[in-house]
Amino acid sequence: MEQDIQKLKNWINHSDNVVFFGGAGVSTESGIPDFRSVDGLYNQKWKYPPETILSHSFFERNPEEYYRFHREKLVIDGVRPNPAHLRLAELERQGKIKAVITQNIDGLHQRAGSKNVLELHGSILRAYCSKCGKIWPAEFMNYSSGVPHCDCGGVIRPDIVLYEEPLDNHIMTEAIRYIENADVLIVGGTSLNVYPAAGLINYYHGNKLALVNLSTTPYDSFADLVIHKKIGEVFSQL
Ligand code: CNA
Repeated sequence: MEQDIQKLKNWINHSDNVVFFGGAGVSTESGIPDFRSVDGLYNQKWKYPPETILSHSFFERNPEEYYRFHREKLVIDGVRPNPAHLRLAELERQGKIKAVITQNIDGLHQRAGSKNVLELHGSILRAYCSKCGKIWPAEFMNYSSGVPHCDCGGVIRPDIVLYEEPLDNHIMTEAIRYIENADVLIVGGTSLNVYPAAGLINYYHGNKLALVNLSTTPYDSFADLVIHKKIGEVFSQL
């Protein structure tokens, strides 16, 4: 085993207070494209940039186009947790991982068996009416055609945080608490470009910060260990 992975393994072996903070790169090995890699959604041709389509004002103005993108790019059939999701769940069962904090909206950590998952940006596996708040099955939203409507006439929307919308205060506070108290913080599969989520890393005060990401991030020089490899491959060795 390579030295850097061995080092991370030792940190985990000697700790029962590991926190994981991840992003879209955790799910690329499951077949879900991220935003900023070369084959990510930002480099595919759409009439509007994904950041625009995934914004609150665009959703209000143009829900048809939003749902076309949502069903074509966010809802991907047949995806399954990969070794990174599975190993994280196992480490939680072993009492090592205290929380998985994720920017992902795909629900794969829970499907892998993780229990304490803080979804900073919500989940496309939940839906509710933007007018009356009634909860709807996500399948109805994800697999119907056109704009899904509630009995009250309101537009049904995914329970995700769109650009221009604030993050859930309670989830953010919990995430900060876990990170502040963590012994080991593993940050993986995130470009650390999307705020305020990326700023969470600043709450860590320990000396075992590991970054596992294919490309470099603005935080590489702050980390105690940087591994530029595929996260699924790294976690299958931990
Ligand atoms: P991002 O900005 O697209 O960055 C992803 C990072 O992951 C990049 O730096 C890649 O180099 C890296 N990466 C890609 N594949 C791997 C891999 N196999 N192993 C290690 N690193 C890898 O995504 P962020 O999460 O940083 O940005 C936050 C956005 C993306 C959030 O709002 C998410 O909701 C959103 N998003 C989520 C999903 C999902 O739920 N699966 C998919 C696409 C985008």
